[in-house]
Amino acid sequence: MLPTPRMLLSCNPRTDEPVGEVAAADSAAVATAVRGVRAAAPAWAALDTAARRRNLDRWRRIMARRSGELRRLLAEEAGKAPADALLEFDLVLHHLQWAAANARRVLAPRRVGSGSMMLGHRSTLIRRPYGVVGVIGPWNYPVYTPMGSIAYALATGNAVVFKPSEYTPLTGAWLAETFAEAVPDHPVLVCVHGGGETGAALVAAGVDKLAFTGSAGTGRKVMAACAESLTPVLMELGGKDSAIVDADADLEAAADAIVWGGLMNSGQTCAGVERVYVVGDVYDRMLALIADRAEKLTAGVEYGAIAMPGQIDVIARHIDAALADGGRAVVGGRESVRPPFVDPVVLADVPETSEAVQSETFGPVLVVNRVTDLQEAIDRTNASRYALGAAVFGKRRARWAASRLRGGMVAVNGVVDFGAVPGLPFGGNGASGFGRIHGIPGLEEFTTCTSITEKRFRLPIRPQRFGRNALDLRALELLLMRHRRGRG
Ligand code: TXE
Repeated sequence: MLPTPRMLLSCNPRTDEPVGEVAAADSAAVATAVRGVRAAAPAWAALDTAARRRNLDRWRRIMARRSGELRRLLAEEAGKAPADALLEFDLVLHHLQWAAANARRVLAPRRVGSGSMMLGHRSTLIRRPYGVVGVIGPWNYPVYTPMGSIAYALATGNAVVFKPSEYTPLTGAWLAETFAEAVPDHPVLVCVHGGGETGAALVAAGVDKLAFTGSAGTGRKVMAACAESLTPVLMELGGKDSAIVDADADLEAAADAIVWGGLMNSGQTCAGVERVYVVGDVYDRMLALIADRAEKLTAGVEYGAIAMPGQIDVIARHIDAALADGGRAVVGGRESVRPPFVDPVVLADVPETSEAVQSETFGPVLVVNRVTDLQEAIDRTNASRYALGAAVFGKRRARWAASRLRGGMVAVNGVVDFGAVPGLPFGGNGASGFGRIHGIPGLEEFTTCTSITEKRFRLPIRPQRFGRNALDLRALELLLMRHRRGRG
């Protein structure tokens, strides 16, 4: 008799009511899943990009047709407001379409100039899928974030084993189920469920690449485990993104964008706004505009619940720290924390050393601080160990400021807009991780490259051989002289 699988219960964070359950995967089940997709991977990789695109387009159509199910799951399992669920799903389909349509640009062999030393050779770069990609996902955007890896990995011909967050397993299962419906001949996307131990089992199961989204702490553990087998990793970690407001910004528009950027999805957005730096002259007016907009919003109405119960303690701790360190609450405060909801909180004049400024809060909390000029805003933004995204509001110098920021993405006169442009890579630097999802770099991320040189004709000069003659050495001397003169 087969042992009864351990079940993983998914609960609604708003009500704590069960939404459903899935079988949890132990390390044997994870290994079986990896073996299964590995067996199916070659046939998927052997399809040309047009055929893979047709399959992925069919998946997209089926997902769009069954969208009501996913939106309900996002609301029930991740506690999302309906509008946030709809936005997330639209973004996912947008990225899937782009990845499927553009994979051929990355996979097509690329001719490279051979250079003066290798005249007579044809040089070509070819890219191939890794094979099996493990994707470990978070709960805050349980479809959008992992699909940044899943869609791009599948489009480039990989098979994928996906471990969704233990808080959003049904959403992950839905993705695998709709894929199986759309692409029954190629079982190259499967889901394994469970918590950290299942994620660790996936890392150890011999995948060819691992894409991780989550906290920096867990990212470190995943990377250490991957080091054992030299498995390449992609790390999408947290952020402490700032919005910078220059004196010539359209303040009303900036306030609208910042409040949305900080509070949407209950502030549980890796590239959401957590810090705001406003240039002195317009600080008071900007703070008033932000406060005015934030205090009109209510958790549970315009945005949803905090999906992970433990996060509520982090949010409360950061509010306490900001106030204890000398900051002031302009909207809300500790009383805004009413689990599973957190109403908007706007804090002002919080010292930069405070935990509320240094660490990722991941809640609907904005810290609004005054700076003397744009340079100080840039310096403070860049002083964070995180460097994911940022926003700059202004006219004359906004683009200049954007180019001085250390993060991987900047929105000028908007927030998180880069995440909706499939052609732009998404990812961070420093403690926010490395590697990129989305865009051409996001497709390349799931391929490995091989460089090929092919001799087309034999030159009289052949310095790469034993028994070189005077002519060969003369040719090398001439090349050296060209470098002395600064030529190539
Ligand atoms: O993330 P974890 P959590 C940040 C945010 C949040 C914090 C904690 O600050 O407060 O992370 O969230 C799996 N080997 N972000 O607890 O623990 C785990 O099961 C392999 C930012 O959800 O990092 C889940 O599937 N896998 C981020 C995934 O890792 C392991 C989004 C993430 O879990 C594992 C989410 C292990 N040893 C949280 N341990 C963003 N960039 O958006 C856990 N996991």
